[in-house]
Amino acid sequence: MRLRTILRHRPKTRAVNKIGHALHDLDPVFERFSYQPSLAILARQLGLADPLLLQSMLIFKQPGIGGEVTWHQDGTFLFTEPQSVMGFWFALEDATLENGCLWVLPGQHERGLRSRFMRVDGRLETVALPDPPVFDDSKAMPLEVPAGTLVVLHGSLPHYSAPNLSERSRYAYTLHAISAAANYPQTNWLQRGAHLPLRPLTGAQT
Ligand SMILES: O=C(O)CCC(=O)C(=O)O
Repeated sequence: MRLRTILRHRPKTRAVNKIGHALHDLDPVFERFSYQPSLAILARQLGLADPLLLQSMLIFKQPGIGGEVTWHQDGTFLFTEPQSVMGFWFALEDATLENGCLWVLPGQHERGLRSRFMRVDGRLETVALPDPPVFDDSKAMPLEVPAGTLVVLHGSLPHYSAPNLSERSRYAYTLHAISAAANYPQTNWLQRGAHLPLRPLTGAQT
């Protein structure tokens, strides 16, 4: 009820939570930014030699109503065999403890992936993987960063962000790349139709 009242008096630009998931292939401004050569070089230096740009999102964390993003691993949602997803998280504004910066569990990506979010009998379900790792969130570390910072997230790194109860927004742009050589199952929730094939992050300016 309170949320509904707040939203009624709020401009739409301050109410939207997220825009996704193919800005990088559908909008020329995001396309130019996302396929920039320096990102291809960085991905390669970090071990992703043949990146395909799978997903993009604008995440708004609006003042006062920006919701929590619960602990998760990107590989749960963007599952590949072998695990290959790499997240590029760009701070479009300062991210602080007050406005809901990212939190991570340093080193705990080495424990592997806990679950898969997937299609089962026409429904989306979170399915536990064999021997799911246990995470120690008492080791959580906040990533307070100024606008313009790029945070690179390993696909198995648990991360989270708190609600934004402050008066300042916390806008971010994220991109997720996977290896062209890895298998991307048809049971993953995010699927591209033939009209919009995945494109490589080659380093050539689009
Ligand atoms: O920006 C956030 O709060 C969460 C982002 C995230 O989980 C991601 O980019 O994988």
